[in-house]
Amino acid sequence: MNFNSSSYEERAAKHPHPVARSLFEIMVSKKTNLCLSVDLTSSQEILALTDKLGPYICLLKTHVDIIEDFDPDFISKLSELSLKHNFLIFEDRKFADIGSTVIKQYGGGIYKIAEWVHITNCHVLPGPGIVDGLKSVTRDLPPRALLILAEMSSKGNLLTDEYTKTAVEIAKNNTDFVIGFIAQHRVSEPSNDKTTASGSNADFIIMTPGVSLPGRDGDSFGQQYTNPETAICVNGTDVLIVGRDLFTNPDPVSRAKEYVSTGWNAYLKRINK
Ligand code: 5IU
Repeated sequence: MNFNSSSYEERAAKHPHPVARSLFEIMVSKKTNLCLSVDLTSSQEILALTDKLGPYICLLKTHVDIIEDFDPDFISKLSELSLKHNFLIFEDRKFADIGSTVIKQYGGGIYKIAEWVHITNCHVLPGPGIVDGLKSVTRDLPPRALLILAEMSSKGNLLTDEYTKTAVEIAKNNTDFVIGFIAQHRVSEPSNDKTTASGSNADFIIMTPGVSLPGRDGDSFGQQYTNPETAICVNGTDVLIVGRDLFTNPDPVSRAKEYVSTGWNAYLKRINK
């Protein structure tokens, strides 16, 4: 139950969702399961760090609403970097409103998130209508995918086991759009040979924030960290999301390489290679 022993290649080959397939293919070709959470507030700094760490990541996680000098040109530059270095973009927007409101937040406003972001995420607190609303925005766009927040890393969070179970049920009913979870553990059964486009055998991707190499235990606002090896081999995650330990590091490239080798070796150990 706790982990998926299939390789990323095997999962890419049979995954019904094009965004999940691309992500697995990128992971395999670059041998990395690292996602950089680039929580910086200047677009120049974000672009510069992304260009530096691009070769080592499969996914870039953004918080576009913290950028102080946001300009639509930033989006074109970020999208160029995603092509140059071959990674996908994940806007960690954590939508949480009713369907009709998230439609405007995802498709419109200043950021027009759906136009340039491959993956975004949402809480399912409002019920399944939030997923229907977000999905409706993507109808005429290139393939887009959603992650559901099933668990959080922060101390005292209110996502109970019962809540997590319901989140998984909502995901299973929407596998044409939902490709996985933000979670601390593999919250759904791993898929088997009968992976399907819908239903209980869907191959959900688990992405985990609150990950750090030994040395960081948390922060003063409730963040809690798991180490990469435990996250992958014990808790069954697929993608490691790392923020401050990379973007505040004086040598982010060397640090990123450490995450890549630790994360990849843990993955090989999990699949027994
Ligand atoms: N993030 C978490 N925990 C969660 C969720 C999201 O830390 O449960 I959902 C985000 C917040 C931040 C990044 O953007 O992931 C982790 O950053 P650090 O590695 O700097 O703690």
